[in-house]
Amino acid sequence: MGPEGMAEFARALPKVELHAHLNGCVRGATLEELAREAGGAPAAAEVRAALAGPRDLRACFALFPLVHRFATTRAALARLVRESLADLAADGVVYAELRTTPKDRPEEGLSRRSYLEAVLRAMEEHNRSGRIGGAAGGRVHCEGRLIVSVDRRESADHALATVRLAVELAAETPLVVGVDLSGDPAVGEWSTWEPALLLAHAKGLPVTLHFAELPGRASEGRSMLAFAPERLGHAVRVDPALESELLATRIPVEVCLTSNLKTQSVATLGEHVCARLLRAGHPVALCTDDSGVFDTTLSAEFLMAAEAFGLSRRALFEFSLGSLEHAFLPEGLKESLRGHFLVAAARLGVATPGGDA
Ligand code: 6MZ
Repeated sequence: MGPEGMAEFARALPKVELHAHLNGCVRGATLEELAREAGGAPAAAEVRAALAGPRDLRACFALFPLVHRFATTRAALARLVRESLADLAADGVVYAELRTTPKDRPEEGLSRRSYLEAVLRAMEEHNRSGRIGGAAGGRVHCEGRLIVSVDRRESADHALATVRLAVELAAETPLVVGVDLSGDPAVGEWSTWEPALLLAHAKGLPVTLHFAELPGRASEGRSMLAFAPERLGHAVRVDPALESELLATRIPVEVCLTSNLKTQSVATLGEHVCARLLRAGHPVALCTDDSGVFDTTLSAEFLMAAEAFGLSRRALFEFSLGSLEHAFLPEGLKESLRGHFLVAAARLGVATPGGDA
């Protein structure tokens, strides 16, 4: 099949997004509008210039504070959630775990708790507009869930408070499904956040860790593997020894191809760890990371993977269905989504494992 046919297939394929930072998903036009509302033409111009600039890791971590400056209000957060889930649905994503770092912004009347509550309220409203695993009139519904992020800049106490907040909110709503460790990978020490992440596990919340985003951090990587998180993000700068240890764990990896190329974490997809993980049959979920910041979509990631790793339509379908197994969802809801995938397999003309569609 030609590249256009494969692009169309990747869009039509039901997909599951497991690694998407809320503020990184912001549409460029929305950020510019929010900046203009807050600071007029100069602020809008500052955003335009930053969005046109480079995307190496340093530049990314300079861009996020700019997003936070304009998008950390109750109204903007609700808009980010609505637009992210709408964009994901338009791209054929049926389930998404958005993650975000709770922020205090007293001048906007936002505490870390009310920040997360604003996100959850918008997500709940969006989820009410459809049904998990359902499609109304050919329109895809993207069901949202929330992962609460601990930022690597947080102190041990701050990280504990973040996890306690996640635990409290998870008791109030099934929309909170897990905890993430993210933030500038050059900052901080694993031992600082480990007690907080242990608390998440003790309280039954699954954990995903940003892992091996920088080279030369094998000892941190080893501690992270020993912690036994439910998922890992990136794993893009593993050295050969750490890579074999990772393979032995079978911990699913959230792979973000465009992000890794744009941040210059890897020069070509041929050298990307994803190629080796797939060859080894290691569980992988393709993800976007920051769709706004890196100007990508999940279907674009699937198309890239198909081209770089020589995947057939059937392999792409199984890849996508496989991601669902790693979602932080109860089995019953996974089963509803599997049903949706099976219906789609017949429509897309791909044979499914054990089926003859
Ligand atoms: C590590 C990242 C990231 O939480 O404000 N974030 N952390 N590596 C990455 N790879 C490029 N991309 C995003 O979303 C933005 C925050 O997500 C984390 C950073 O902490 C960033 O500030 P929220 O919604």
